[in-house]
Amino acid sequence: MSSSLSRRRERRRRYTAIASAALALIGVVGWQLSVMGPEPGSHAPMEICALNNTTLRADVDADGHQDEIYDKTREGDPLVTFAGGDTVRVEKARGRWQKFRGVWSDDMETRGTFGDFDGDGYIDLALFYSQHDTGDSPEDNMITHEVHYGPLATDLSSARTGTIRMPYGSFVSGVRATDLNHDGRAELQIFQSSGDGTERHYVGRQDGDGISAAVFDQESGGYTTGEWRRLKLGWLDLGKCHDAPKPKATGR
Ligand SMILES: [Ca+2]
Ligand SMILES: [Ca+2]
Ligand SMILES: [Ca+2]
Repeated sequence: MSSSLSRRRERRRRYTAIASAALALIGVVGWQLSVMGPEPGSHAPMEICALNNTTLRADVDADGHQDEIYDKTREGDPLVTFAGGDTVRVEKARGRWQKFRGVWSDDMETRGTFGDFDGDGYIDLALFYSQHDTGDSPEDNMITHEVHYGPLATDLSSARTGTIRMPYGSFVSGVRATDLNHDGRAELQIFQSSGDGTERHYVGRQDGDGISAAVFDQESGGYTTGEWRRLKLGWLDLGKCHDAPKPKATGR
């Protein structure tokens, strides 16, 4: 009697130990998956080219298949469509802590654009998350100003990030990427509130382990809000795809 009781106890102990070990394993694997997130591929860099002013083609996640980046308004709110059909907007690229901090502020907006800023052949993402002006006064609340260097994962995270050094923390209303000097390294065109309904134009260039921004033209005095949207500056500057549709004849 007592021996069968002790056998039952022993069996129960063993089952409890196995169940605990299994639960611990599930916990560790789940934690690993939640911490690691998606990983980029390791394919060599592919061509980066523009189909038109609003569509850039590049292998964002380095899986050997080209993806498309579409920025309808050309203000810095692009949508990435991966070769497999999955899509992601740049606002997803903000880290958890940045999203958490933004919860406490009103009128926060994300702006981002893609270009190869460090010239290594992989497309990079420049990302801003800042607060709208209060009336005419600029808020000094810029939670995110960073560059994610490619290859990027499918959630637009990356193993290597750098700071975009900005003189002010006011609202960034638009960003675009160009390569005005055709040196293979993209410049970041930034339009930032300077208060009283005006915006300053800054140009960011790769500098050490990040990007440094400087006023584009000290004499210009900037733009009234939104005036910069008419500028032609943009992705076509990074090179046109060989199969890009020809612009329609406009006639004379
Ligand atoms: Ca791809
Ligand atoms: Ca790059
Ligand atoms: Ca350049």
